[in-house]
Amino acid sequence: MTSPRLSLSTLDGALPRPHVTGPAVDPRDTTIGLVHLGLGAFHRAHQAVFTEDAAAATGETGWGILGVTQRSARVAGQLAPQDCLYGVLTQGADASALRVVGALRDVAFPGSATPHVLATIAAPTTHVVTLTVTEKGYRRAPDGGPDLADPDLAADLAALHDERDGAEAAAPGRSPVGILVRALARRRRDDAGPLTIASCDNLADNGAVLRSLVDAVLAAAGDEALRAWVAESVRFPSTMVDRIVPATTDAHREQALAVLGLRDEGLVVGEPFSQWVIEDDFAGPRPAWQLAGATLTADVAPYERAKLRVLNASHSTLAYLGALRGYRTIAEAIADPELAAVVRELVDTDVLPTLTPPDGHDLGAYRDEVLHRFADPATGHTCVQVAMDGSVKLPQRVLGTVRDRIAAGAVPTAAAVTIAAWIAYVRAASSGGLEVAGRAVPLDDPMADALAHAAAGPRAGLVERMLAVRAVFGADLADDQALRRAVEHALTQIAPGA
Ligand code: CS2
Repeated sequence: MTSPRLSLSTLDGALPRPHVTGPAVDPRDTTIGLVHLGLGAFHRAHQAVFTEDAAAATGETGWGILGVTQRSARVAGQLAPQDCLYGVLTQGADASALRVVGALRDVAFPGSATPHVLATIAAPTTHVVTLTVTEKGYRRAPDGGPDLADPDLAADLAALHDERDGAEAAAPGRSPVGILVRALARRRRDDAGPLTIASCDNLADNGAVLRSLVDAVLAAAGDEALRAWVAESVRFPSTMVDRIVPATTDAHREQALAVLGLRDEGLVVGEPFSQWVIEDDFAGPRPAWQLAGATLTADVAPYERAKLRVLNASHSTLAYLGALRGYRTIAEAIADPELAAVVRELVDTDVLPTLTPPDGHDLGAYRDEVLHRFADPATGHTCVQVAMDGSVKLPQRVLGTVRDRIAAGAVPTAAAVTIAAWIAYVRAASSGGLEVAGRAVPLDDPMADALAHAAAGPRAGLVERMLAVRAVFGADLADDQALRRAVEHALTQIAPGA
């Protein structure tokens, strides 16, 4: 007999149960006040939990979330039959527990529900939009501005034009920034008041980046009135988010079923650690996230930089080197003493000298804590998951460090190892020569074709061809001879025969 599925009606009968908590708010009494773009596992395990805890702490009922998926309707299809309820399975060496979250109150797939998404962002009861759309979701051109040649962004700009006199949205929203500008146009027309839009992606200065993308898109659209309204009425705080959220597996779903007694197709998994640092710059009301453990601060930059350069850079380094050695998970990779030494060297030699500790923080302790988190085998985060999208991750995680070290007169030999590891990974994956746990690993990257082209061919000149990919390295790094030599040297060590 198959077990009943999680929903409002089945949950009442299933609780209480040992090791299960939540929902911390009553989903039936919760109305939408926040829209989230990018309803992946990360949002469900992170901001949605903070938002629910904040609402529980104040008793406010207006902070339910409309979650908007990106390219597919899959997640909406998993959650809608469950009244948007889902569990977060916390997995750690010292803890395993299931929490049912009720803050998500609605889900939408833009392919079929764009009018609903735009209307909800434009509603006067909506005060905050958050985003986790991944690095590539921002559709940036190599110069950092919007890629106006991107067909999805272009389609949204055409729709913005068609909707300018208040015509109902007909074309499906196709890009996060495109959906935002269309919704902002409607919000202004409806005089629904100011709005805060908070990027929660792993991008340096994510708030400022998003603000300038929206501004540049509106300039390109020639909509000066909307541009002026956005400058006046919309805030784009930067945030730093941190929680390791591996992909959910069937084994996790079985485990959750045993704990909850209900099937949960929307289950997500997270490590015990969770952190959110938010720039305190809001246009209107916001959930009391500080009561849920988030840090509200005037300046997120030192946190963001430390997290990207220590955690994410180490993560990527372990992912590339680990996959090349056939390790399945990050925990297996860091258990290899040689790889552990490589990431320590990266952080100590090249990263820490570029950082200013956030107030009261010890960056050495931070490094140790991060590496300890990676080592937890219960997390089960795979190398291949972290390794994807290197062309858009590397610039955020490693190349800032590289540039700062070069500016300080140093040759970033340790950071060069990360670049070399990525090159070796790209070459192996794009040629069909990479196998992890008995399976061939293809190259999963928005620039896969261009990278495969640069990585193919003779070993001589490989580094030069890869560093010449301007969208990743810019002109400055492509032409840096000392960096090229350091990457060449590292690559020879990593993949002597490649
Ligand atoms: C990881 C991140 O997949 C990746 O690239 O480095 O998702 C990482 O797990 C999170 O940033 C941790 O907060």
